[in-house]
Amino acid sequence: MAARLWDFQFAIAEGTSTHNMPRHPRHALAARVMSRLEQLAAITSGGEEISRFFLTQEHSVAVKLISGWMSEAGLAVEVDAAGTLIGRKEGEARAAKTLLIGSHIDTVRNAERYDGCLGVVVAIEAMLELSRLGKRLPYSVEVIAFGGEEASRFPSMFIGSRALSGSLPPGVLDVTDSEGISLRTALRQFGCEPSRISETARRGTDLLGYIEVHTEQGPVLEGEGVSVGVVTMMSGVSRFCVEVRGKSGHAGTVPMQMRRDALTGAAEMLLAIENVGRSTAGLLATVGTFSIKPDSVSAVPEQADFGVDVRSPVDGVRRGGVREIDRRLRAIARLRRLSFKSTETFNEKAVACDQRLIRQLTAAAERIGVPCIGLPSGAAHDGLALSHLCPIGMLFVRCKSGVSHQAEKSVSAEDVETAIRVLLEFLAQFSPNGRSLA
Ligand code: HGY
Ligand code: MN
Ligand code: MN
Repeated sequence: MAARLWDFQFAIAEGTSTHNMPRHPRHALAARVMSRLEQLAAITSGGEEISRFFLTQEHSVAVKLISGWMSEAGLAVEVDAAGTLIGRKEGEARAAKTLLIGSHIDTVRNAERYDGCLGVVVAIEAMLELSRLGKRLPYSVEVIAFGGEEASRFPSMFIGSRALSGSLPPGVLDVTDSEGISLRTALRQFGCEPSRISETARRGTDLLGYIEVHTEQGPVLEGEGVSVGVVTMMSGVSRFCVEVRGKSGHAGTVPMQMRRDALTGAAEMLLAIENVGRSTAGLLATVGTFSIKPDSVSAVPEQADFGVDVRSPVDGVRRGGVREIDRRLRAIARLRRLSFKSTETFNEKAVACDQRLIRQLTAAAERIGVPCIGLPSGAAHDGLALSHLCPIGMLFVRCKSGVSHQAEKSVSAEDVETAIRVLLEFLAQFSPNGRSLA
């Protein structure tokens, strides 16, 4: 067996390791992670609920809090021009390349505390533990807290990670939030210089890969009775905003036959989208946002806007689904004499996780006696954007009942402890070429 970077092996849960190791108090590392997740959950614009959107006051407060934790873990902290918080630890070797470990710290509306933040806080905990043990890795590490992963403020997602990977589309700085504030203005208000956003792009040749720990957001690990899983691939995603326009009028005066009601037209469109999703194997089609104008009970609606999300593990299925949805929506608009505009806001292909990272994450779990399975991700993660830059790998952590993007989601301290220890073991043995560094 390869020599370890340190003669220390992790005692998980009840202490299943077999080597000469100090025993850890149960969930010692997870206890701090859980408490930090609670502190982050309190940073919200939504009262009891967690709503922490990109480039807001709440995002700024979270960045400050996490910066302190990064510094305590021995990381040199900076915020890049896309509002991404980065904590760097230099490697022992000269001109060492860098492994990125991260996730996001913005949330959907009324979110749960684990989505994104778990991966950031777990990565900091692993770096803190290495520092506590006085262990220096031969390669450099950057712990990354992305913003703008969710499309909850701007109709565009993965803003921080696409900036880092150099794959932000032209014109993205002009997208606006619901109050008409552009991404350019919001970046400035946050203290970032938008004209420098392209400078945040990294060179793949400097990087060893990107690792993310994230809750599964689905029921598979729970069903299999395992704490963690290694992600094999991520589904591709297309998103677009639809604007349907008709003519408003008084609910009591405009005869039914003369109406051009944007809402009833949009309602028919929503059912068509669901129908395409239902009738196509491997396709998921969802409308998750919807608004109307003038939004008055006594007015025929003039305008309906909604956001469509189409996913599949197979790119051809997703593209075909998007084409079919577009065809059906235009036909409905024509029949109802409505104007129709569709704007693409996101389009990423499905990606496979890197085989070497999959093998090494799985081997790390095996070495410390943690049962672990491989599974695909139907949800999208920053790794999708980072895959343009470097090899990506992900570790999923079990959650209760597969609930996600809702406040009742829960992840146990036991599983979090397991994830931290798998990450530590992975870092200790990580070899970019698939062989042991030690
Ligand atoms: O939409 C997603 O899959 C992720 O939660 N941002
Ligand atoms: Mn999410
Ligand atoms: Mn997430």
